[in-house]
Amino acid sequence: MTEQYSAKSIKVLEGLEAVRKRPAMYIGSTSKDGLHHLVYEIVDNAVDEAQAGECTKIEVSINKDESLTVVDDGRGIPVEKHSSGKSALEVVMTKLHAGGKFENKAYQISGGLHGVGVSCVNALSEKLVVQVKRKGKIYEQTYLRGNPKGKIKIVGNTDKNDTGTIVTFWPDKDIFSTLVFDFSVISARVRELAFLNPGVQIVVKDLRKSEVKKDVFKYDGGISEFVKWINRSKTILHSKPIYFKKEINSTILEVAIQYVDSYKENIFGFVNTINTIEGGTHISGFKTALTRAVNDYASKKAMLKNEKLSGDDVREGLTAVISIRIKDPQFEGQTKTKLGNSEVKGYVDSMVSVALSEYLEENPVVANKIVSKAVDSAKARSAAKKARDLVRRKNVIGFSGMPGKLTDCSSKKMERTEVYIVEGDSAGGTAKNARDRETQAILPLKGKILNVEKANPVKVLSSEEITNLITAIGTNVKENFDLNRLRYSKIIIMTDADVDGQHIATLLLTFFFRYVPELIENGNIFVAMSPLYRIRKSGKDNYVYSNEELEKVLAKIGKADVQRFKGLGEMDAKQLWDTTMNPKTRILKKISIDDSIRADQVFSMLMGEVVGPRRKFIEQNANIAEVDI
Ligand code: 28G
Repeated sequence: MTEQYSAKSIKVLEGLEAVRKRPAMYIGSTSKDGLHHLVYEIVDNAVDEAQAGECTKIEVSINKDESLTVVDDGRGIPVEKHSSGKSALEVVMTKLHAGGKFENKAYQISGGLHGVGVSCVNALSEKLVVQVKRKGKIYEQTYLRGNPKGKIKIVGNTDKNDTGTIVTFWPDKDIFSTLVFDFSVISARVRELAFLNPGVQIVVKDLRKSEVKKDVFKYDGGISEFVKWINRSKTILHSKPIYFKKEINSTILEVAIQYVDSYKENIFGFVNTINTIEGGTHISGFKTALTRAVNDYASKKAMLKNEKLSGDDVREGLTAVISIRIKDPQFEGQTKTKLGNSEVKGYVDSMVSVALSEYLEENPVVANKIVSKAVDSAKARSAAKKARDLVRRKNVIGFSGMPGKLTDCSSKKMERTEVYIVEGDSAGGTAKNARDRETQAILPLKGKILNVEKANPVKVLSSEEITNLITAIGTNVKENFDLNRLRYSKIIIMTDADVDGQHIATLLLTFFFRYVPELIENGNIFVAMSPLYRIRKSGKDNYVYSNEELEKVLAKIGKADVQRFKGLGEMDAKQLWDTTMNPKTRILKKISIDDSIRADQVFSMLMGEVVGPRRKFIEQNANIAEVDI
């Protein structure tokens, strides 16, 4: 008996040792993403308790010391000893995939991206404290790098009806390359969870600064409300999202759909509340069914002239959330966010076919709008393709086909070269003089480019400024995109540090995001930070990039001569080189897409039709560089 017990505990130890040895295998990485993965694992556990109908409120707090606390008001993890000699609490905390071993498996339907459980968080935390409120008592146990520091202790009394679990953890500095939690990243994920678990209130708090940040999420409308929220700054075609819920062979499917007056599709898939960024069989099943249902309806009502609507036509302007719950999800792909279960495609296809055909028959007004939009899209698509092919032909011409406005660099080694996209001819002229002519090319733009969020794609691709940009970059766009033809490894947006400059930068980023998102994903797009002030003291110049920095420097060096730069045009070539172009001293902000829902929101909000939220956003984020897109 004793031997068996100790053998078992050794095994547990081995389990968690493996997590510490190869953390990336369990949580994806040991950088920022991995760190945040810890949070999701704990929150997912609380969400499981909510899905069991036992918990209504979850609170996530980033604490002053960069520890993180999750509180739920569920039943509290059982602390009583098993026949095995261990409490459920200790098993949950120290056994890999805890929960999987228990019989009632349907209960554990959620689970993190990799479904690794709380024990992984425990293993990767310098310290973890868990408190359980159960049966009128408050229990507590502390762990150090996954090992219990002592037994479960009773640390207080509470009301019999006051139950729940509280976990606080300090991520291990020996494991992670960063220990700093990002409030907006956590908040975005928690918002998703709140939409996917209607009725559960989830609060996120950032207690690190004296001004506490707090978001409260509770959505009784579930994924219908999710779709409305995604579309909140867009012009919608029908006010009430199409919603249905179905089940085949214990695959539970929920779909919410709402069309908007725009050109792109926005499909978000979730499997057991995990965001399947890379798609998978549930998404392909949905797409197949949608295309067929709309075509069937349109031909039945004689709305088509022989031709068929393509999937792209039917999905233009579509916002959809597809949430499924299945027993044994198989996640594939680079980031393990692609659903692989082959049976799911057929299940989803037949459920969506039935539900959607029914909906279209019963709602002819909305159905007609959807079909008309798809028919328009089919027409526009063939026109846009002609325009794109035109751009491509221009490109094929090669060196002589470069826009006259481009001042190219002499090196042809893509890895070393960069192109500065500069606002206006005058700043362009200064940049030309300032640059390192071997590696830096300059492309001046005339004022503001078209807002691609609003303009028709045909117009976008025939505008001179945009054609110049595409030709200079070399990759072409959309389905003609080819990363191998990229002509510069860094594409750097350089605009004035004022509202106009920020607007131009946003227009450019919107263009990149919609037409060549691969370049953002590949890390080729940058914004150059230009200085706001020059501080001159005893003949020496110092440049600063924000008001806070100005105050800091002045506090340090005392009185000095301060010049505010109104624009890049006020600088001479040497100043521009020193502050914004010299690779040794400049500050570049790399643009990335952390969260596609959020990035899409930011762009739609900044660039779309509805003005209210845009103004508010710009007021709150005066500096585009602060926007983590
Ligand atoms: C605050 C941070 C994260 C949790 C519970 C509640 C129970 C539980 C958790 O049980 C072992 C498996 C199934 C019984 C279950 C309590 C049943 C009765 C629970 C959390 C034993 C795990 N009473 N709340 N685990 N079960 N919250 N929040 O982790 O058979 S984990």
